[in-house]
Amino acid sequence: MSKKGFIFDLDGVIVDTAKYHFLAWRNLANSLGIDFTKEQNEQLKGVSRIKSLEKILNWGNKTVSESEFERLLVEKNEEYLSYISKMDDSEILPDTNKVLDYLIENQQGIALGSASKNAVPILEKIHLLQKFECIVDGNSVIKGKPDPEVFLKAAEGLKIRPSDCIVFEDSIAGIQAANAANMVSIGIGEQDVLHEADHVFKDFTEISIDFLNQLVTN
Ligand code: B16
Ligand code: MG
Repeated sequence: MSKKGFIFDLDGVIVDTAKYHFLAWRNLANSLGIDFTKEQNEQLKGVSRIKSLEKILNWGNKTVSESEFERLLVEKNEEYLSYISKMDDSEILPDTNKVLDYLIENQQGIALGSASKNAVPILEKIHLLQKFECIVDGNSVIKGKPDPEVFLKAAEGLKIRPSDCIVFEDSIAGIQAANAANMVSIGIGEQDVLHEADHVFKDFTEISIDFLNQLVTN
């Protein structure tokens, strides 16, 4: 069996941390007199912390000084971390371990490709860190998704050609990044949102071992 590279996004693929980002961003936005809806939170999926704050301030027509901007980033992250600190294995999305364990048993390369700067502590909390051969996160990239940098770095870390890599992603920007990296893109979510992906599944429970086997052998 050949060795392929399987690159996993974190938020929305392995765990649903979007609900914690939502709570922390909403509190921060409200404290500035800005409304923040679930629909707006959707638009922050896969988007870096800095870009997310820029968007929120923009939606609220607000400008702040550079030092205030930095302070707001810290405040949001502190609240987010308070939610993360309570996470455990029960938050791993269904059948994630089925997919990871099949790939490990078949000696495939496994990497994380996330925009989050908190990816390592989250993987530690849910006891999945050991399953990843390579971690590329918000601390290791300059350009965020849809730029392919995060996934190209993961391929490099796995020592596998980009065209032999498969990406699991829940955000439009992430699917575009995977396509730009010349990788197979697998959307996790809704078909009408992720229509640019090569394949779309609602979640890992819809991905069969047969399908994984085809990805490995094709
Ligand atoms: P942090 P992913 C992304 O994770 C989230 O989808 C996005 O909402 C968040 O703003 C970004 O990480 C940065 O997160 O504040 O922890 O650095 O989907 O790329 O795994
Ligand atoms: Mg995501």
